[in-house]
Amino acid sequence: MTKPYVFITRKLSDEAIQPLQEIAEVNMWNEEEKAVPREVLMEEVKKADAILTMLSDKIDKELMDTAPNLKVIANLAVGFDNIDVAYATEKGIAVCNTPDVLTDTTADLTFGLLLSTARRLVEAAEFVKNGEWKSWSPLLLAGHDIHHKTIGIVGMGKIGEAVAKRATGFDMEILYHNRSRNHSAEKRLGAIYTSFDDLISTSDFIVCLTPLTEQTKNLFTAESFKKMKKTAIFVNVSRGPVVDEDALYHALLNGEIAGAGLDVFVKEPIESNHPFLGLKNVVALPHIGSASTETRVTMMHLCCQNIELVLTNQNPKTLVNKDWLLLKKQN
Ligand code: 8YV
Repeated sequence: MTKPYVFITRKLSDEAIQPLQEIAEVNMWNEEEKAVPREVLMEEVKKADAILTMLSDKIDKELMDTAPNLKVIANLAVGFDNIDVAYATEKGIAVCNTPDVLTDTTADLTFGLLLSTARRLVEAAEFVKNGEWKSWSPLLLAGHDIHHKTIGIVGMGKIGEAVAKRATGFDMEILYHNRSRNHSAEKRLGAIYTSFDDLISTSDFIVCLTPLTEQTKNLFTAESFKKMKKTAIFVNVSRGPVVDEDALYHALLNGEIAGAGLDVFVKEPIESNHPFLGLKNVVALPHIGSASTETRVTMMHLCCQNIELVLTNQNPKTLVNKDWLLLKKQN
């Protein structure tokens, strides 16, 4: 019997894919720095039983229609806005993601970004590196305090809760807004549910962790930034399109808010002449929320395991489209 064919759209560690190689023929796009070109992916899916993919690959109808054997799409991320999940379900393809294993790593980065922006850590490090530190003065690179301030978390899922937990260590008041109430965060962490407008107008730090959906696209508008405190710091670790970037840029430029820590952008990667990079009050990161070696390797393993489970007729560990299970039972 011929082995199933798996295509991996980025270079992963040999150790992570080794178990998969025992049950499948595995082909991997080998360039670490460059995303697989669409034409290559379109060709590869024609023969693929499974693909291990990531955010930079658009897994849409056109692609799935050229993939007659495709049974499983494993996304190396908790978010799956790059995949047309409804269409995958229609076609009987399982869609898997990597929740839980990246929660703490992403929360650590979120808090690090909040701290870096508030206390101007990147600017200060550059200042020293550039030999500009000639003397001490009382307000040299003075930033904003974090402790005892109010953090407003938009999107109180698992990562939101982990960020709230870190905020309790800084004695912060925690507000949150979410599609539904998170009773565990209220009970365990003292988080207070508020409307979106109350959250943005009363928080000192507004942290965006909501997934990108039709409902959350452009959630943060020019109006939203106008409602924020002039001293507010906006942190985005979810997805760029949740924010109207032009509006954010003007809010930062005109002093409507004090700063922004951004790990995600509408179009990634951003160019070196991106307007945000000309602003001193912005800390920009290259989408590294879950990027610790330990966590990325664990995510790779989870993706490979999910593929192996589906290809051996078992249920994957972390399935996005739960209807796939129902369809599988019916067939
Ligand atoms: C991914 C992320 O690792 O999990 C997500 O949704 O944004 C990151 O953790 C990154 O997008 C690579 O696909």
